[in-house]
Amino acid sequence: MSSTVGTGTHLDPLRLDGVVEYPAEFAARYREKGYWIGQTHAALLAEAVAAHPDRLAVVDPRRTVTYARLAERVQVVAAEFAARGIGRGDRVVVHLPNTVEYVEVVFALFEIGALPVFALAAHRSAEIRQFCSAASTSGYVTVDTFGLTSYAGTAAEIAAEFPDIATVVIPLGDESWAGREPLPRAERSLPSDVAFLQLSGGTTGTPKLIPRTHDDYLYSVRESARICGIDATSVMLAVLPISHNFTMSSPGLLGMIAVGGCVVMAPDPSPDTCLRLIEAHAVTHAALVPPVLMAWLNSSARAERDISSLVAVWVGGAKLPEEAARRVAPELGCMLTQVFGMAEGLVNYTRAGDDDETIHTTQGRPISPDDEVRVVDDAGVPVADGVAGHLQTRGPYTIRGYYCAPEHNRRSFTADGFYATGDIVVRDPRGYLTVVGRSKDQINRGGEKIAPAMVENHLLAHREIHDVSVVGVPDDALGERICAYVIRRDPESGSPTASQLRAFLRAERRVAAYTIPDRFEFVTEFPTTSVGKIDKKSQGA
Ligand code: AMP
Ligand code: DBH
Repeated sequence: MSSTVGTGTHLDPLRLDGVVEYPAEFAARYREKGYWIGQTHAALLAEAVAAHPDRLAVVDPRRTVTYARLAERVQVVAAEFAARGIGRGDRVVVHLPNTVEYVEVVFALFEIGALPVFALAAHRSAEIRQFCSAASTSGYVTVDTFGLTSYAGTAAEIAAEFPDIATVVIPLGDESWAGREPLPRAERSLPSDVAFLQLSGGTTGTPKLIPRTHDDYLYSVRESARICGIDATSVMLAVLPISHNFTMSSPGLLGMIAVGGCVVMAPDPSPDTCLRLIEAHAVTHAALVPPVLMAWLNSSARAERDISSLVAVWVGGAKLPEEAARRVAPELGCMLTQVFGMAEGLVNYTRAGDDDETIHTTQGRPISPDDEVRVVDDAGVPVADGVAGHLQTRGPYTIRGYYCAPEHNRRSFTADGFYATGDIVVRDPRGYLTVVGRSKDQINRGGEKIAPAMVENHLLAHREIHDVSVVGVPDDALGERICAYVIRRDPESGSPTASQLRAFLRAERRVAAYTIPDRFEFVTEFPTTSVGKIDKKSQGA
């Protein structure tokens, strides 16, 4: 852990082992073209505070802060973290629900030059433990309880297992550490530094962390804000988990801060909660995954609420069926923007001026003229427009490698630095992409990404399981659900049962609920391909 918080006068670039940097000639080009403007996240907030001190910044059911108040609170929380020994370059797992506190904590970490590691509120000790190890963290921040969910058990487990990390449990509702002397504002990061570690949905048994620099990320944020047409009068409802890359940056919380807009935190994504909040706060924008959009479209609460303030919904994270896309304008009375993005970088949007066909059937085109998109066949040879192939991409806000994962990087990145996304897409001659499939071993459960290997590892820890194969199966509501094919050690025994396995994963393995299989199938052997590998495609069919 760093012992001091720097003053910002003489900062050397942050040296973080395990980060693959942009090659110098690319970095120079991205600066020259004005994409990387030399802004940090702390500076982004400071600029918003200077321009819009009295505008509302963040609202949740307990607290409301203006930009000026948010900035004051950030310095208090930053002082608290500094007092706990956290400083520049330290990694801190942020495990918070959609609250004002989340914004205070994240910007406090930016203020001291520490790196948030963005866990999802749904994660439990199984995932948190992995992030703490993978990022060699110095701190872990969570809340005591939120709604019906207690985080205290997870905090206790993490504190016991990692005695050297600072575990900070925030009681929600009051302003924490109100008596503390605020840390004086200063720049404690460089724009070229890694700002945080974001999570990838992953395809392996260990989590992949995504190092994003201030410069690259904020370029994507500012352009997202411009493309989506938000300004200081915009009000975004944060429906999905706030730490998800989509809610954070496309254009998300950070985009709203970039323009001086307001973010209203939804405590849950249900239509009852969200439609009420839209009416109450005259919400103009919301980022949604397809199943949440469907729930809103099909909700009877719509008739009881005035949602005429809505200007647009941004929908992404999973493929939006065309029939649902067509319902947005007539039924919600607002525009649809499709968003196809990834925490690794590349984000595509449909544009406000696009024709209906484009908005309903494509996932948009890239943010930047310097987003290089390559669509290739299985042998890596580029295919013609209109032909499905593997999407590879390189550009001014796409990483060159995962954090501390050299071996995995050799598979996920090409020799010339393109990220192999694992998505199968069709590109049209204008550069619009349509997602038609996936080649990576990942389940997309309504926008929540699950690595089958992770679930398989947890199930294999059960004494009565001989072998297991986890696959995605098609589902009308969620796109896919999780199915586990289980070979029992004793096929005659009838044990373990599906409900025993669910309890095992939840109570003993302590995994996030969204990773628990929706369905268990007990089999005596797996379907295999001709080469003897488990045939995940035929299982999922
Ligand atoms: P991650 O890498 O974990 O951030 O997840 C990003 C992945 O989510 C992409 O590579 C796609 O597989 C999927 N995804 C995101 N947005 C869309 C979308 N609009 N349509 C289809 N798939 C999407
Ligand atoms: O699914 C995603 O990861 C995603 C979707 C839309 C994303 O990271 C984004 C926009 O930035």
